[in-house]
Amino acid sequence: MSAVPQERRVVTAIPGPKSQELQARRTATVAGGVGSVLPVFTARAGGGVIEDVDGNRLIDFGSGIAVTSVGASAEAVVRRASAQLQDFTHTCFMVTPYEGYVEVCEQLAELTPGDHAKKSALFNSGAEAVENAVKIARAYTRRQAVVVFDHGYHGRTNLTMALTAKNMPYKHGFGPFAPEVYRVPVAYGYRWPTGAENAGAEASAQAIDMINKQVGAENVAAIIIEPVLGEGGFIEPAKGFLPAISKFATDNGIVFVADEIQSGFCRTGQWFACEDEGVVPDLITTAKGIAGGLPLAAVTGRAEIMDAPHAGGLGGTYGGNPVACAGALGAIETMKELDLNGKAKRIEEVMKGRLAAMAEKFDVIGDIRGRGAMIAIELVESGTKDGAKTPNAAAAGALAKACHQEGLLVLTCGTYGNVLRFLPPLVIGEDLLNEGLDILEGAFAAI
Ligand code: PLZ
Repeated sequence: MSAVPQERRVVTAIPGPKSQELQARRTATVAGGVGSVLPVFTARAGGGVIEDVDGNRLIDFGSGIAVTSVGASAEAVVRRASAQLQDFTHTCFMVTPYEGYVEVCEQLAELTPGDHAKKSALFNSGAEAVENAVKIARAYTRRQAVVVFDHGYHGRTNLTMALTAKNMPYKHGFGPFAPEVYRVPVAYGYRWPTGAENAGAEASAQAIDMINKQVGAENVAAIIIEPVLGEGGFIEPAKGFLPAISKFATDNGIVFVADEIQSGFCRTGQWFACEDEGVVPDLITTAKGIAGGLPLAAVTGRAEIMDAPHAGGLGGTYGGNPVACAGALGAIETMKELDLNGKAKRIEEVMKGRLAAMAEKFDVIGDIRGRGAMIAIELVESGTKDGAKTPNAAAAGALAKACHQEGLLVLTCGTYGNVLRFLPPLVIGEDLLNEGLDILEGAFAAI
């Protein structure tokens, strides 16, 4: 566990003077297109705390966007990655292989849903994993079309920009995008016109009808969905939706891909979010939480699908880097040892209880949703709880800013920019969790 004291401490303005100095240097040399949620420069981080260069300690409700589930300096991650650094940093798995890569693939076969034979390939980023899932599905099916969903997010590379729903900031001005990508509705319960209780059945019927009519099921290589949609607003597809889409894929020889890059590895209180409705994907993409902060991503799935591309057809210089693999083995060990699925469930219980009480008082909270330590509130114009549900992005921004000033790091998301999301490290102490929620409650009162 990290040496960073697990206590919030605000000793300067946020950002403080040293951060502001670094920010000026950054502005001079770092490309303007690369943003930061909160320009406090990090000195060290671990557990549930980020310490900045001015000595402030922030409570972390972001985990570097759902990455540091085991903390940003987990003992097993640091120990194993450090040992690997001493031995060798790189050989390239495509040149001379090493055991760590194989061990990570063994763990993925064990932990992902389904008891069929599984294989994996390792990459560097989530987007790269999604791109490779498409390559593999196309090679296996010899079809081209890819179906994705409203509010979906899959990355910023050219193909994954095409798969991602939202224009600003991800796609604007960056086209043309890859062809043969088709978008269909998702069961967004809170905003489904005939009500959440109908969303699962109606949205799946509409999606399937669109695929049949506009694409032709026999042309579809892959259907890709996040079992809990992340950047799009922490949308849990209404019950029945995922099983219906998964069954449609199976019935039509389409590769069903669960993008668990944000929702996977204990984040929702299960190893993978698709387990919640017993869905067994053909392929599953993982990244973020898998390696405790080191860059690693994977595609895992049915052996016969994974083996479809020709030898040498998959790869990349750094994919499955040995230090990242060592980090992943440390992170997975930590998840098992500390029962981080149990911890995530406890975080949900605490958060949802507190958020429900806040919703009684502050009617800008239109919806509370998510699972485990992937929880969000959707903000709407005051007084529209049962009415217009007009998205209130200004409230999300103002709340985030107020929290940051008090030393609580929170992130926003959502197609309409009106969702405040909470992604604490799963190892966060319950005192810090509650203190973070106190700050949030204070922020509501303040705005
Ligand atoms: N699939 C489901 O959540 C990354 C994006 C942050 P990379 N989400 C955070 C940003 O603004 O760039 C993500 C995801 C899902 C794919 C990705 C892409 O993963 O590792 O960022 O490429």
